[in-house]
Amino acid sequence: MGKNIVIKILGSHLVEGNLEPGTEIAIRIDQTLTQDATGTMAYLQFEAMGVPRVRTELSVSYVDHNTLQDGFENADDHRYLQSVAAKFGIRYSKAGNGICHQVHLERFGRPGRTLLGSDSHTPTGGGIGMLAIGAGGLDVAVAMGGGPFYLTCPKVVKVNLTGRLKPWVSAKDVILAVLERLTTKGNVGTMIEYGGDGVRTLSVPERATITNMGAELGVTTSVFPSDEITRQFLEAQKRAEQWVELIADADAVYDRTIDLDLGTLVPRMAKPHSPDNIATVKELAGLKVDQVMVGSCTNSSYRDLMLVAILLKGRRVHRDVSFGVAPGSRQVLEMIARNGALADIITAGARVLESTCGFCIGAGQAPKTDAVSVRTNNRNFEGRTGTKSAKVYLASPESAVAAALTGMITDPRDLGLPYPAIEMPAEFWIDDSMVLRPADKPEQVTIERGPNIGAPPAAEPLPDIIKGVVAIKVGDKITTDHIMPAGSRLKYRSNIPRYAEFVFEGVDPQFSKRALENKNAGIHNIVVAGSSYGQGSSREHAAICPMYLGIKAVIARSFERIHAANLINFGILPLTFANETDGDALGGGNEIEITGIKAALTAGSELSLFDRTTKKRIPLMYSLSTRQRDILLAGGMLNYTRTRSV
Ligand code: MIC
Ligand code: SF4
Repeated sequence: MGKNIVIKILGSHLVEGNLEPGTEIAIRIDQTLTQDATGTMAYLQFEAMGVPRVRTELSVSYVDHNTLQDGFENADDHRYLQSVAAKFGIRYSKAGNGICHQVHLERFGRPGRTLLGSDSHTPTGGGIGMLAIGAGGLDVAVAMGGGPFYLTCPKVVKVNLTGRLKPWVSAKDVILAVLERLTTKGNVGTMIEYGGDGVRTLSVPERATITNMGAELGVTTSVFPSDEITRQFLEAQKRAEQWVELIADADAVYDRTIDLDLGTLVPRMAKPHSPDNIATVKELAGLKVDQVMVGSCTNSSYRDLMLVAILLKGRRVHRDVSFGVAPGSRQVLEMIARNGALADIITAGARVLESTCGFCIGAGQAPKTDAVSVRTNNRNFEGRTGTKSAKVYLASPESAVAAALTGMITDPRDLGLPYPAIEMPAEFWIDDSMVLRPADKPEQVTIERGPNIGAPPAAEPLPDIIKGVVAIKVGDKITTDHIMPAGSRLKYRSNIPRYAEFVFEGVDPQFSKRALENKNAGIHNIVVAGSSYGQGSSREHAAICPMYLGIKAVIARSFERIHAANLINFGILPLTFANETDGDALGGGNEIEITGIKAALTAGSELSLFDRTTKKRIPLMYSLSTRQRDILLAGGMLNYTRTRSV
């Protein structure tokens, strides 16, 4: 039986288990990446493991999420990360060098390798043929220490691309079309493999736009073949020797195949407030736009920025539009600066922003009240921009420029302009001087801990009886942005007690105070939720801070993969209702009791909850491997790894 690409890479990295979908496997990790917002915790945890030097082939620490430095906190974090990298053998990409996923694709990603990153958009690396997976910082810390990464052996869905994109339709429209079909729900435990003749019509950065937003589907990762296009990209990055061919066998089997004819696609946008709320741009045309932002790890490559520059050349941004452009990396910025395209962007009236995540994570550029903001990034969750009433439409660079020029949503095909053909450069501008190499004499490096750097909080042992209250009840599709807001709160990422004050801030501002009061009174807190709980980011703070507030269990209809793993790592029980409707009567404030937890987890047997308020017993389920149950019983991952050698 022929092998697909996913199975080939998993097979060559398998260290535990069998490649049977649905079962737990462990794979060896070749490369890791972290970013500043998740990195400080990841490295504090790495330090706590006592491993003297990373054991991966390559580990890179990026500073890209929060570079606003409004106060000492950010700068403290950056300096801590720099000194840790120097000491433990990690490369350090300084603030200004670019967004982790874009830079990693350009300078480090290798076909056939595995990459684990403490950021949910790590699958961007799938564009270059690597198996790139997002995880919580603690899982990445373990991988840096040489430990394997555990995951559910996936089902593999093939997206069979045929034909060629028409002018004004681009990679973003491809992934929006996939999101329209597969939605953000129900794809946990799946990987997507792109194949078919259409693949060779897409450049590596275009492929990366598509794999990047696989995160929004909730799949574990997405991967493209490594072919001649990949080789040319690597050659242009002066890394030709790192190319290997990676294609599926002719008779490879898949759990499901979806056909997508690129030639039939039209420009699309994701409407507020979910990336799978898709409409064609034509349907939305005419809506007045207040802000347009181009950038983020989804659409900020040389190709994207050149397209923007050519369309803007000799034209002016609409007077009522605030238009921002953030190139994805210093390489992109430097290339458009040297070839004059940047000047065209500036002359047109754009605000040129640093090569960072910035606006995408709500670190700056919050739009005005009730604004319509058209953005090229990947998430449009309510409030993520920093303005709760803003409405974000996710779009391709083509559709974004059309909105910036006309002041309203406009199908770019109606601009009446010639479509710019962007050639991939034969050689990219290469200067890695902002990626610092680790110290030759690590023993001489002192780790710099400013006052913003706290100790990672230890998980408390799992109680045998959870006795307390439903501290909050929430609905479906609760994202990690709801649980643990980023934006202006990002600077508290290294200070758990302070950051915990903002848990569920946008949902119930009193939550944190109430939960802490319960905890201090010895009352356990639980969260009751709907389906797809924990969608979105990999931020483990959405588990650490609730842990700090005394949350012992989350009972939901279903969980997203990374968040469920983070809950387990921090000793919070992820439970589901045996009967879908059982959660309905379990209201906020109800008093509950779950008993016999340790014995049940040890035996893998059933648990139930007694609702003392309604006097009803509710059967509960969990989908946990033996290893995960052991982690919970040990009181979280750090306690668990301490009892074993990594
Ligand atoms: C995001 O896009 O939400 C982030 C910010 O990149 C997160 C990581 C974080 O919260 O630090 C992610 O996607 O994992
Ligand atoms: Fe950064 Fe946005 Fe990409 Fe997250 S999604 S890594 S915040 S650019």
